[in-house]
Amino acid sequence: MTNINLEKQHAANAAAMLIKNGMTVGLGTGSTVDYFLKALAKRVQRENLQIVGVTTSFKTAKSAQDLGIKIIDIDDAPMIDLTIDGADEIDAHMNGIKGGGAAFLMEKIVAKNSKRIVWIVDSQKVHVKLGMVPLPVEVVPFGSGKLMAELTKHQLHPTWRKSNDELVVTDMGHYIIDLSLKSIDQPYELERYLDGQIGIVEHGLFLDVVDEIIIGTATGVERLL
Ligand code: ABF
Repeated sequence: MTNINLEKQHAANAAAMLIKNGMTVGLGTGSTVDYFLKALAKRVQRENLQIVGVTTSFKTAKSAQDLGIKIIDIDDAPMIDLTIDGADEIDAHMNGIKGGGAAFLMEKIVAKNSKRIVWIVDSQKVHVKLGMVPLPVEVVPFGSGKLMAELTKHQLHPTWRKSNDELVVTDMGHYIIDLSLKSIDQPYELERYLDGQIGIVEHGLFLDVVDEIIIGTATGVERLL
């Protein structure tokens, strides 16, 4: 197992120990969360843990069901007790960029409806400033070309997210535009600008959202609270 995957596994195992009987658990998306789902499924089986999951992507929904984790629709959950999710990048202020997995709209909705949010990351995700990874925005197809032109004019270096030369379509039926910013000096100002653009459904800036970050290391975990 590579060092990075070992770090992901350490973070995921630590997060799985946070789950208590009777919880409604937000299940994030990404490869680190995949390790968490496996660790959680083991606890469900071994301890007959009675929990239900609310998922953040069709991919996670399928993984959870394949692992025997009961899932319910977010609108059938009174409140989500604890959400475990990944991130593409975090900074020292515990802000993050999410969305490499194209699930950030559902992730943000689940996060908004969670009492507590914990991210699980490997050490490569920790950067001094946000922006080294692309910042994704989810856009409505209608008029997205006009939006692309606006983002270009605003010098945000936008590119369509494609797979095999086809535009990626999210679980919610939208396109993704990635902004290559290298470094984001004013994340709150950028958040206000993006939130004001008609046609942008959501963006991958998660500012002042998370309660705890578990960073996997080669020998265990470090926690940011
Ligand atoms: C998810 O976590 C996505 O927003 C993000 O892309 C992913 C990180 O994935 P991984 O754990 O595979 O590095 O929330």
